[in-house]
Amino acid sequence: MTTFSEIATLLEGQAIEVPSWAYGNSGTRFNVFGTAGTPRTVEEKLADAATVHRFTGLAPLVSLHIPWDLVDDFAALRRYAEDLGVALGTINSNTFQDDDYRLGALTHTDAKIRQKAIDHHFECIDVMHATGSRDLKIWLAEGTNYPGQGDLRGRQDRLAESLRTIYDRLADDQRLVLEYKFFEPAFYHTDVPDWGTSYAHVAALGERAFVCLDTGHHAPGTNIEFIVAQLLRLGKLGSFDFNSRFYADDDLIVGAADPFQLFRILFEVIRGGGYGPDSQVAFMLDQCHNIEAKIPGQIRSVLNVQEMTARALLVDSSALAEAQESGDVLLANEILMDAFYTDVRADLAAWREERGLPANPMRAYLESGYQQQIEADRIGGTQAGWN
Ligand code: PSV
Ligand code: MN
Repeated sequence: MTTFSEIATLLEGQAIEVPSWAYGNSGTRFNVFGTAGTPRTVEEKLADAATVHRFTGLAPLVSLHIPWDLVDDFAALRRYAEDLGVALGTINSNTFQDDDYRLGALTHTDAKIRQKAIDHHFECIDVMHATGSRDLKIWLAEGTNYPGQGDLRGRQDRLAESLRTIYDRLADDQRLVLEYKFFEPAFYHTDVPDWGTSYAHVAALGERAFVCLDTGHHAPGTNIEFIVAQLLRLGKLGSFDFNSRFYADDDLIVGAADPFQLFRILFEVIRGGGYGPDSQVAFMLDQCHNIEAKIPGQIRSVLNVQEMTARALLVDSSALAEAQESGDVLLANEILMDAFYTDVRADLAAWREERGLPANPMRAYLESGYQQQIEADRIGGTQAGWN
């Protein structure tokens, strides 16, 4: 069995990207709840994100959503973030909140609407130049509700053409990541429903196009770690949107619903070379806090990712390979489960203290007074949310 001290340095480079929208209000289609202390501005979201990083050492990047996070001067926002100790990360486009996109955006039959959606992505690329972001992440709310409503094949062709135009606009050091989701908001068919469709598009685009895997975007029972293994094998896993689901796209704290699944995913990430300094995989969170406090919610998520990474690193890979090759089914399974069942919490607490971080970031945050401070300070104005 691998020991914690053998993996301690491997945990050092872990960098998780937190979503700006996690700090704003969110909810369900039934209600969005306001909470005291919610940021009113992008700067306040960044301050909260930087707080998560300060207490955990795990979240040095913040992902932005456009237009939710539009500001006049992104170069100034970049400096503002850097002064807080974080950097601006992935830029997410948004073609799901405009009436023009009711029947599609990049797939729309009307060339003017397609161009409008393409122009939005050009705007996102301009933002990336100012923020120094590497990745443009595209999730499309496109699909149809009824058989016969749209030409499935024609929509794919238009999508490929639109994506090509966007991809060609990227600079050499920028990447496109295409997220898939099996349903919602369209219910009959979705234009990018699965990893295979995303892969087909990004493979056609070129070397700087990758798949984004949102853990909440699969049918129940899907073996997500298999998808991870396959995409890494193909060199096309660009990023994760980590969150948890019980039923559909629940956007809950990652590792909350199924810690074992998170372990299995991270094991395949490590196995496939997706973890470490040479990795091309961005570890992002995509979660919304409906009822729980937002900053502790993010802290819990990044700690869950760290904890399951540590456990996955503990797998004795040479013993596992030997058991697999000799066909020892139960021993191979036991080796994997031994690592999963190892409680690394005390070791991680000591690891943090050695690195000048609080042993228990959650307690340290709750006792820091930051929450009380923002609740007292952030009075008036309009709280941030999905708009
Ligand atoms: C869509 O459900 C999604 O996962 C995409 O990543 C969006 O940009 C994001 O959620 C918004 O939370
Ligand atoms: Mn997502």
